[in-house]
Amino acid sequence: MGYVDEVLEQVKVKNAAEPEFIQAVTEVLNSIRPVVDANEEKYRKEAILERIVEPDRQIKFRVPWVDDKGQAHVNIGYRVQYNNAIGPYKGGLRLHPSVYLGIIKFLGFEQIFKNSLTGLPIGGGKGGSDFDPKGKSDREVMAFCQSFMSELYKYIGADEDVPAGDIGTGAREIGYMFGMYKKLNGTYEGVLTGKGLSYGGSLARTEATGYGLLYITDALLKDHGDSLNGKTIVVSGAGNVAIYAIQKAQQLGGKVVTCSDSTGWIYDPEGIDVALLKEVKEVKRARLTEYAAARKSAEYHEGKGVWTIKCDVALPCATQNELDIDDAKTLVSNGVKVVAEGANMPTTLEATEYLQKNNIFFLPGKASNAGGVATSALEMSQNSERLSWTFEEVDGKLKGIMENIYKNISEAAKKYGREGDYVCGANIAGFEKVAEAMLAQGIC
Ligand code: NDP
Ligand code: 2IT
Repeated sequence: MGYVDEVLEQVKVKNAAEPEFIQAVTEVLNSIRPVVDANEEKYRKEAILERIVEPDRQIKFRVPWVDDKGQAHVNIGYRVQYNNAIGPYKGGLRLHPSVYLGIIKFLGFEQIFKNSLTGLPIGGGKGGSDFDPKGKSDREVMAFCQSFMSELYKYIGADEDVPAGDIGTGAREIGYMFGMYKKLNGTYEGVLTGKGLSYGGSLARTEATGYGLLYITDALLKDHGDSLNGKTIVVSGAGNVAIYAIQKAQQLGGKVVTCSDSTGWIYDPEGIDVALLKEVKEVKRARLTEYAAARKSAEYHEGKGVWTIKCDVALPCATQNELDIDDAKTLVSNGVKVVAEGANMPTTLEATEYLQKNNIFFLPGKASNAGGVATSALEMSQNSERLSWTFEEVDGKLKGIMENIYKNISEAAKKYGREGDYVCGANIAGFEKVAEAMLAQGIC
């Protein structure tokens, strides 16, 4: 058995109850085979693959908090510090009832390669909790965040591990967590990113993941003699990534006709009204039914359905495995040209393979959603030099980083005879830098 297959087999046996983690490792290891085959002896001797699939450490803790009626609750908190070969651990905190160790491990593992692709000095990590912020008052969210940080603060720091937002964690939650860290640790440091602008946040971080997704999609289309202008685009999700993806897609001349949340989806043939969507989701924290109620051209449908709408470009921006093989078949038969992932691992392995076999341009999340964490790293730079850059400066750097990622993943795929396979290109380009740093630093 080859080295990749041996390690994959061990991962499957050791983590049998964590399907999302196995899925992420399977995708990465299968696609880096050309590099591993070319370096097999060296990598085997140094156990590079065994070391990269095993987190440096996994922290799991109890998070007790009290609701507005005086009732105590207990949630589970996690931080997985995966790999710090190229920089301090960096990655978001997910607050969602579906969170368990396997979700945090898959996200942390992906983050290693994503962060490497940004070209910035950040290692991979992820955390979160099974706490559900939906329907909670601000006070209840604060109580949870303070309790969460009263344990997490022991393990993080500006040069050690720098968490940020993810599903369910936005500016409000980061603010409560930052306040508690500062109080407990007694330092004012860039320990979290995605902070408010009045206390060390970076301009353009809020927009960065969605904007970055469109910058790289635009770079891909331009490389193939096309552009976003006049394209019909379907987006899933209605959160941070989706909202700013829709906004930038419209600025670049595309027409976005859908969005969704966990209960239903909107079809708006006249194009999504971003100002209204922001009001419903960011201000009122309401359901998409309120969007439909306020807009004549919009239809609301219960359940899942955005992939049934005919489009040129599909941007999954909600959650893992939201685009399956049946969705991929529908998209292909409707003439889709590009699928670019805004979420982490939104496309199943089977669906990815089907899209690639049908010559659809497919950009994997670790490349196409890297703009968020890249801008977090720019926030860290600004915090270190105690300065803040203008929106144009940060946005310009973000665009340059996304164009560079596109170039690097294209070239890596070509170098190993897999031209146009951006999954392969992203995993190889991300892996090579981390492996080189691990080899240089010895077995530790
Ligand atoms: P938000 O919490 O802001 O929004 C998430 C959106 O996805 C909401 O519309 C939510 O609906 C929907 N959603 C979440 N879970 C499910 C589910 N199980 N089924 C259906 N819909 C669901 O999160 P973000 O926009 O920040 O994150 C979206 C994705 O992008 C995630 O995969 C995240 O890991 C990834 N990502 C985020 C980055 C960031 O900077 N924020 C950076 C890179 C990747 P509802 O409101 O009903 O729950
Ligand atoms: O998945 C991701 O890259 C994020 N949630 C953002 C992480 C970060 O540190 O900004």
